Amino acid sequence: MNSAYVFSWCIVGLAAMASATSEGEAEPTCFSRFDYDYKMLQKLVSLEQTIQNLKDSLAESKNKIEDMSREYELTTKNLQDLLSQTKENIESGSVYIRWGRNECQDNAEIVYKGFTAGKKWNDGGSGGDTICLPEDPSWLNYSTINSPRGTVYGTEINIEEPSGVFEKKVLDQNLPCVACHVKKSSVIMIPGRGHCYTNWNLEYNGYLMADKHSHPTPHNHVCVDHHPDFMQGGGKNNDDHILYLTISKCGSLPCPPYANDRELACVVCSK
Ligand SMILES: [Ca+2]
Ligand SMILES: [Ca+2]
Repeated sequence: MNSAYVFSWCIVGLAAMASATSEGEAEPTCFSRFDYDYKMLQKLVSLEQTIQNLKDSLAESKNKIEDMSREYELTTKNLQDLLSQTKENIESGSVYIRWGRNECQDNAEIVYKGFTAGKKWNDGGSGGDTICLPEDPSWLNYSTINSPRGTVYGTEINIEEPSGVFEKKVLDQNLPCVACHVKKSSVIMIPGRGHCYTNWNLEYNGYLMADKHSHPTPHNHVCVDHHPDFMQGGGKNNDDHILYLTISKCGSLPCPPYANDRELACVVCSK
């Protein structure tokens, strides 16, 4: 092989790799075909290593981007949860009376515990509603002057036993009550259902109760918990403010879906 041939190989080969040579790097010098092959091989190995380094760097960058993406998604979700919770705490909240119980559910805060009370069953006047009087009353002015007043009595249940409705004897038992605060914007008591509708949360359920139909003056309906607590020592028959189960009557009320003489359920739901 003459020297002119080798030189031409060096010119052609090294010119092809010129673009892969970094600025300032010394150009290779060829002295033989072997020398040329050797330098080409070195260059290829160097290029292969460079490519591998680029691949490794790319893979590392990809992993970092994926980690950052996951971290961003997690941070975004945490912020959204915090915002939602803060909004819920600030903007929403409802209070309801849980009749017949002295504890709220876990999701609700006790505002106060009390005694269920109302007018005497045969009084023509006084308030017609059922109220939850706190266990710890506080007073403003009061007097002993004899002037006309309304009256309020404690409440007991009158149901012949066995009731076939409550799971324990309830006759003549005095009923507690509790005011519950729940972090929901809406609360509804639904008469005639023992279960909430879709997307509503159950607060409690029970039975719709009011005064006896033949009593001279009425009071309002309340939803008494299906598993009531009783006030200590309240089993005596006082017959003051009295709650009775209510039953549906067919006629103007369509049956079905209602049924004649069936005790109505009730439920308190929140959303
Ligand atoms: Ca009683
Ligand atoms: Ca009684």
